[in-house]
Amino acid sequence: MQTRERTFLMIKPDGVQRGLIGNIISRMETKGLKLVAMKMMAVSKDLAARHYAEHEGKKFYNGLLEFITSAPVIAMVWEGDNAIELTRTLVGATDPGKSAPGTMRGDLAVFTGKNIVHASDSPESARREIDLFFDQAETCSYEQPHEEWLYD
Ligand code: IDP
Ligand code: MG
Repeated sequence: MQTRERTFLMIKPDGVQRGLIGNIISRMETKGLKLVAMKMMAVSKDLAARHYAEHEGKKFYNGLLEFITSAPVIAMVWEGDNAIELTRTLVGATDPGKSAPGTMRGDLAVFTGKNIVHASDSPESARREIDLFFDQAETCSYEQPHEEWLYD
């Protein structure tokens, strides 16, 4: 069964600094997902801590906060059927050394600490992360001409 979902995707500072914004967005667009919100922004220490709260206390936590606040990110919301799981598949495994070729991390990254993108891992985290980064008025709804034959 298909379920129309929204997911949060963020290009991390390394993806922005390496000029991979277009590459990453292009993969999402050509797959057939719909961009419904996007902004470039600096992540504050407070926002970083809230976003990565589940990792507090882990050995990489401080470095992760340092990194995510070190340069701008691109925060996005993408919509589509099974968008949350589908986006995780396109992103690839957390460790780019183990991500399959063809995935964003498999094709574009080397280190776990610099793995270019973040994507929500469940409907609960998608809702939480979208609300954390976007006001409701910042997300859009619109039709795509090909939507019906893409998803039916
Ligand atoms: P995910 O991004 O694939 O969901 P998580 O386990 O949620 O992976 O970890 C969040 C982020 O923390 C990772 O994307 C990565 O940047 C960083 N991270 C996770 N584990 C490690 C590690 O062992 N060393 C360094 N950074 C890590
Ligand atoms: Mg995660």
